[in-house]
Amino acid sequence: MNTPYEPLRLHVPEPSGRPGCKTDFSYLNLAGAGSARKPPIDIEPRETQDLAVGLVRVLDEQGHAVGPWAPDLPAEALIEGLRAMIRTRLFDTRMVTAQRQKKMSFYIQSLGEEAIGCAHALALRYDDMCFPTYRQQGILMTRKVPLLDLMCQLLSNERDPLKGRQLPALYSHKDAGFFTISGNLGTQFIQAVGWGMASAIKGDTRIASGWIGDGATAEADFYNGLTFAHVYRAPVILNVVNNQWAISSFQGIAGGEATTFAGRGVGSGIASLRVDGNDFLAVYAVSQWAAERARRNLGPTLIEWVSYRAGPHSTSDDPSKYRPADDWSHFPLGDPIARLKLHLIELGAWTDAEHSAAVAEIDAEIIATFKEAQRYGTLHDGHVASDISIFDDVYHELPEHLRLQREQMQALASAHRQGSSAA
Ligand SMILES: Cc1ncc(C[n+]2csc(CCOP(=O)(O)OP(=O)(O)O)c2C)c(N)n1
Ligand SMILES: [Mg+2]
Repeated sequence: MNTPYEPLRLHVPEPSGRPGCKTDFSYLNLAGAGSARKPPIDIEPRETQDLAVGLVRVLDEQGHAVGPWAPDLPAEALIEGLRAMIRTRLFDTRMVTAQRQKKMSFYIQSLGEEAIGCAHALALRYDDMCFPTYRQQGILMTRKVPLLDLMCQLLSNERDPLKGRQLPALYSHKDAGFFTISGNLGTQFIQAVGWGMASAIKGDTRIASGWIGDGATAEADFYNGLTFAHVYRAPVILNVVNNQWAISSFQGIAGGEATTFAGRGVGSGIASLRVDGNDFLAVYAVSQWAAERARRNLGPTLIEWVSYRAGPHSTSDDPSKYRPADDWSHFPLGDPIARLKLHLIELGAWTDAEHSAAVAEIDAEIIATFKEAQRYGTLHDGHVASDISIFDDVYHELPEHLRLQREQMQALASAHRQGSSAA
């Protein structure tokens, strides 16, 4: 049949770099530091369109803080933030090694993304509730959760606060406003919106902060969360960490090619901004702006943090199979730790020597604490939470049939102990 049309075909997005072929990062459409405007917090969501496709940045190439978003933070607070980022990175490095030594089964690092969790947590109140993914350990470091608790969880040992019930790195710290990390991507986003709604229904003043990765925004939960947050003006910050990758899928596959992830927020009636996630000052300033909106009942804010997943997805991944091995060193937004360090040196508040001393001191603390954590067991020696603990923490009052099972298990264990002592 004669037809003026070519056969139909689908478009399959491809990354601009592959192993052996350098990435063309011009797709990021970067803007200069200081070029984005800072609107009043009661801005209409539809008027944030330019901010959702632009890029909020504060730190320029020389380490100066420029433009309307430059926050008014004392140098001591910045040094505190820098130390939290250093602690996050060194902790990750040591734990990756421990996984390679088979002391733990699995680990996920946040290399290159440290500014996001650390500066965000600094801008929130300690009792605001975060619903993180597995890459926001920076929140725990900023909120000073004891490293020993984190390490024992990673080792799934007899002191593991979660008693071996969660995959390593899927922490839970209610007291530090850190909701249990879910392995099912996207769930924490709707839970954050629900928690924020509940806080408003109770007349509380605490807000919620929900987290999702670029890849997981392709899940329906992302859109469900946006709808509820918009309709009820829930007091929640909706964070999308666009680190360019979802394991081996680049962000174009999740829908980042012809629009931005922040752009989806505007389309859903939510004030939205795209921000340099490797710029500690920009992360702090925008998080504070969004928190203020939520706390004043002005509704949710969606923030796309542009960053780069510098390391493998997890200890089970080898990124040199699907992207240039040295990709991170060419990423135009750089290293968040190096950028804040440069800023502090420019301010005259920090020196190279102080930086090296901080690295050595924090690393020593991590090594000493990890020694202590291993005394409670590692994967090598089978010191895990006791079997009987499976009956704990689920029911307020244990149902009859489970009480019976627990008694049977206790009887078996004591018979076993007597048998082995008689032998
Ligand atoms: C619902 C669901 N689908 C798939 C997976 C498998 N999975 C685990 S991590 C991951 C990639 C997620 O990428 P992204 O959301 O960009 O977060 P990132 O790892 O980059 O921080 C996938 C597909 C999962 N855990 N849950
Ligand atoms: Mg990702």
